[in-house]
Amino acid sequence: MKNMKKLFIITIAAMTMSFGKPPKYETISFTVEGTCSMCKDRIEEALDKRGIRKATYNPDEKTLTVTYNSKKLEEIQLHNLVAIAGHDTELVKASNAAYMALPDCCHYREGAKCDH
Ligand SMILES: [Cu+2]
Repeated sequence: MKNMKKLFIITIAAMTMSFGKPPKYETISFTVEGTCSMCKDRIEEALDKRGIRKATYNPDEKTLTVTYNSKKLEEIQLHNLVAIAGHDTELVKASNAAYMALPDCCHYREGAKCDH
């Protein structure tokens, strides 16, 4: 009977520990303005940060897919990182200064299209 109790406690303890351990990765997609593969590199590089496992931008669909640790980062922080790099997201608009720092061919607000 005593052993049963011990086993029970150990089981509960093991379960509790495993809950706290693995980082909780979540994958989300949202709209980001951009035009080309240069934009893709820039956006993905902006998200090359701790707590972000993977970031993939699709310039044709204007969709960014991010896998991140939702315990460490808030969704809005992902938008901010992209906006700081000069790209508007569906929640955060890039500052004019950040936008103007982009190469001319990447000026998506003017409908720029480039081939690279
Ligand atoms: Cu571009």
